[in-house]
Amino acid sequence: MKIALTGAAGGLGTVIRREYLRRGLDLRSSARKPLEPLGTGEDLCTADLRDKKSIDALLNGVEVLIHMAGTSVERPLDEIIENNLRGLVSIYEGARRQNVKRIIFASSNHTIGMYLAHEPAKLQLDCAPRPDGFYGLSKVWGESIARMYWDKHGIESVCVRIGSCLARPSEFRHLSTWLSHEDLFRLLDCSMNTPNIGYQNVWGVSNNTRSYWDNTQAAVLNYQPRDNAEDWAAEILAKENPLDPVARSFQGGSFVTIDYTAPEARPNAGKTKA
Ligand code: 15L
Repeated sequence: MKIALTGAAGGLGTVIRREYLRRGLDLRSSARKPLEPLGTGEDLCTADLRDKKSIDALLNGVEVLIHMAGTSVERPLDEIIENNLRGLVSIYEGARRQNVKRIIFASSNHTIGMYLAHEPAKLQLDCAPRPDGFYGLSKVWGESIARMYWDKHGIESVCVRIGSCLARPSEFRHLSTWLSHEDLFRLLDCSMNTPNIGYQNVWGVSNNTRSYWDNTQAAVLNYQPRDNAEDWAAEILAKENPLDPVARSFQGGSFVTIDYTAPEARPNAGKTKA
């Protein structure tokens, strides 16, 4: 199976690229700027998401695309529109032209970042979106694009709402949001290999005791995470929580604090519910 990877120069892209090359998978890695080969004969591609030709070259002969490219943090709206809205449409249009069967889309927990850290129950995958900024909003758009291209054009997608994908959890919020690299690979394996997936969302989270999220509605993937951030709890709880009070209150953490209007400064101060 030929796999293409966008965003191969980014943090997670680099982790995926190294592992797939180690496994000997048939991978084509792409980034906006030329990548240094990690081995002889590596299939590399320089892709500008605004350029049809380079997208066609990237997706030619590809069965599954892992789409990690795009802006991955809160940024000015114009940048987000260019990279995450227009860029994603270019990718899906390229997938149509090149008959790509499935896209694994790096969505984010920031699609739902305005839910409280202390919600009474774990969030299900079909909860209403509550993005915590323009970045989160762009991932809601991304999931809707994925849905539309399945419904209208038959391109399958798995939208992975990634939590905090890190080698190790290091702060209090990660006890809920951590996704280990090993579990990321378990999740990518299921996302690539489960037949007839159509359109599917999944929380990209490890088996954390304090997880905010419940993957029951993604049971078809049979994703079985093995790591648990709780193994680092003693170390983490001994340190100060680096987040400010607003960031601590919401699932999106520090993204919520960016350009946040305090309740007392809101137009309907005293009348709104959380
Ligand atoms: C994300 O979506 C970001 O891309 C990443 O940098 C982290 O901030 C992560 O979410 C998180 O919420 O920890």
